[in-house]
Amino acid sequence: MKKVLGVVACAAVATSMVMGANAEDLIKVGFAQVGHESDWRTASTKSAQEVFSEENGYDLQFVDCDNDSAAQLEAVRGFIEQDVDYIIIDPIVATGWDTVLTECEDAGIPVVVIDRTIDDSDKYVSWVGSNFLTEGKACGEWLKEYAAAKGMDEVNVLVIEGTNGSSAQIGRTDGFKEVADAEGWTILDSQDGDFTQAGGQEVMESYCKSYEGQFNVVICQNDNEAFGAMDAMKAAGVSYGPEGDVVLVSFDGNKPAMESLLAGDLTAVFECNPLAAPTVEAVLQQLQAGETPEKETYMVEGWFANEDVVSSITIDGEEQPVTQMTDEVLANRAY
Ligand code: GYE
Repeated sequence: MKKVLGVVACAAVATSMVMGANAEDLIKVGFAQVGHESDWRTASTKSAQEVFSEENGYDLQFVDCDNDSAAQLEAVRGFIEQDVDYIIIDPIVATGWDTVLTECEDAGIPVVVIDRTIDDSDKYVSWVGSNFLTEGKACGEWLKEYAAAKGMDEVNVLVIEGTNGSSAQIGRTDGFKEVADAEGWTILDSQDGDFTQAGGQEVMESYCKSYEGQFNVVICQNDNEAFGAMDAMKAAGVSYGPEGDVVLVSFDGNKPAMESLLAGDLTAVFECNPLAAPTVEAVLQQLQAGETPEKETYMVEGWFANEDVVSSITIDGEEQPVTQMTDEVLANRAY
């Protein structure tokens, strides 16, 4: 606890030294970020730091909570103590929020939630993020079409989940499972890889031993877990990608994963856009102007594949395109 508050205090001192007399004109924003577990997270942090810069009129108090829920609650309480103007939270887990959000409300500090959702309290003014359930369904619907096109007669799946209890993990798991259950696929196992490369590698190493020769699909709930899974499969002599034994897919779609997709290591990628900060800034500007922002704003994202086998999928009755990754598509990616 002391450590987290210490980080906040140091950041505050540094900012006031830089800004001198103008510091009080800046809008003070506290951002309790999840951590630094993945490429997606790095892109999210970079975007927030660029958007909430001093040049743009903000005094950003940034706390990396290192994937520790208790530290994240303390970070929010630290922001209340500093009497910031706004608090942005990317909730590590979806529950356990009502008490601290009530404290923010009592202190008169509006909270904006970014990326992952808070599912057990509505004491925040706005949320900006992705539809993780739709992402999970997209993965299932794509696999359904892909398996049919490739004549796969059995679909035996291993899932490497993201941080358990996070809304990203819950949505992607439930969305995929909905299609898997309807199709009668076998989900051999589904374990927590904590959205990290090391976590993905560890889970995949144990899967390779326990399910040797039994699986033909590996679903990684983020890119970094997929990189770890690749290392584990390589070491175990399991081939993956369009020409391999295993269909390997990931969620997020940061540049390194899109390069893997183009190279044919990954077979499909379900995008999750990490650049929500500009939309959050628009929300703060609305609040500054006394306007009421939207309660929920969804990021726009797409679905990508290595081969041109499935050109579209239908999610909840809506047909959506699947884009084949090419050099040109890759060159136009923003993250
Ligand atoms: O998929 C993963 C990150 O919350 C959507 O968190 C985010 C997830 C993202 O660690 O890479």
